[in-house]
Amino acid sequence: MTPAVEINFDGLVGPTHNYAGLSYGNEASLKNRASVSNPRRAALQGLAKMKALADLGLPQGLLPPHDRPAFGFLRHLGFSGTDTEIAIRVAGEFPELFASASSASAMWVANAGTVASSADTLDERVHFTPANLTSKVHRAIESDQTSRTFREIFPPGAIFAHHPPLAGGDAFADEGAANHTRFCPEYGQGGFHFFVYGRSGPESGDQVPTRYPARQSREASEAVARLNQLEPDRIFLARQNPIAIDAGVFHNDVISVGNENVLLHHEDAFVDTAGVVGELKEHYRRICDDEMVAIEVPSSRVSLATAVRTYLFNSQLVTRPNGEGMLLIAPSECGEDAAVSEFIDELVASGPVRAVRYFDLRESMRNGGGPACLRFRMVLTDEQRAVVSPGVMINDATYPGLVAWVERHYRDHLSIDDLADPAFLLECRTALDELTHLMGIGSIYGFQ
Ligand code: SUG
Repeated sequence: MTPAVEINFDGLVGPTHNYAGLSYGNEASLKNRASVSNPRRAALQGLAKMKALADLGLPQGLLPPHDRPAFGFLRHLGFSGTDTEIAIRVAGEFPELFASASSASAMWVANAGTVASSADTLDERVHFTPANLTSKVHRAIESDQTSRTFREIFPPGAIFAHHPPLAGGDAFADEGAANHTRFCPEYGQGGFHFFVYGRSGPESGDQVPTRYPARQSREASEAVARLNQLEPDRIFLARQNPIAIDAGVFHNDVISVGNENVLLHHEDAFVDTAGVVGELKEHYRRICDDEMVAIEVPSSRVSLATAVRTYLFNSQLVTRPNGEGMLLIAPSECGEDAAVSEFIDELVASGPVRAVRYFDLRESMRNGGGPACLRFRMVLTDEQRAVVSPGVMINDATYPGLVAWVERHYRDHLSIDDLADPAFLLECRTALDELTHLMGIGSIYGFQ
């Protein structure tokens, strides 16, 4: 086994962060529609979480925001003229479309794609499949830039292999790592992959949610596993509980989280949760020759509604270095809820999760994005890490420059009506152009 570490790459919140109510099925997004956002605070909250993890000795990287509004997308839909002319016309005549083109949703990089570690793939390379995110317009337009960013930061070749996002539209709707968990005894050892989907083809006869859409398809999960060169015996697929989806669980990472050999999940997370957990344990024993620890949170302790409101399961579960054990990185909403904080206290007292830290990520949370939504995790060996550009890592050298950059360029007040302001468009591009220099990466944006 080659030793390896988990690295969290967090999505940096973009300057257009706003509340447009674009995600039907995501209760926070709907509830906060048309509220005024604070992109500066949002970006600083995200950066503060990244720095706190880095300070704990956990390697932490960042993925840059996308260029928004997405004028290429709007031109593709037949709008023409200068960018400013397009912005004014589309914002006036098609406000919903302009909001979609302007969303900073790429910050939720748990949906950027699915990665497979070299310890698990047939050719021993790290494989990436960017998510097509076809379920929502504002997210479907992310995959091109995501592919470019991945290729820039993780150069294709002997170490990193990149696949295109899945074709096939709705039948192959893929939401990335938010519906994927890798279990392993130690990061560098061979692992076992758990894929969770919300729906399958009509012939499956599965019960579907009646209120909200199921975003991830089983066919997409299977294709991602194939592309990422994971052999069938290394994967296990389970279906999200349609009742949970109807309660606002639009991704699996809103109702379960795993790390190494631990799974923390809600009683109603899956169809036949007890059966799924039993099978997971069996597969894990067979592949990893180790015992899995599944911690179930019963509805009587934390209802589905409370889980969705507090985002308990959207916590990150990380392994601290030097044998300090696992830490739960939870949103502050969890600490403020009596039932949830009581559960967390008991969890921490009984192990194997040994500590909790709460983070204020309210700006992102109000769009349904908690700690785990903001991170894309990868397992890399030292040799693989050495290829990654150092400017994308968060540490004492890079953090102050990023904070100063946000403070220089981001507004502290943004409403939907501000999005088409010509001065704002220029501000956003100036900021992103400077960011690529700051991060020491190449020109990843179309305008550069
Ligand atoms: O896709 N919200 C995102 C939140 C993504 C959370 N990711 C994970 N659970 N991994 C979504 O629903 C809201 C944007 C708005 O309404 O303005 C939004 O896109």
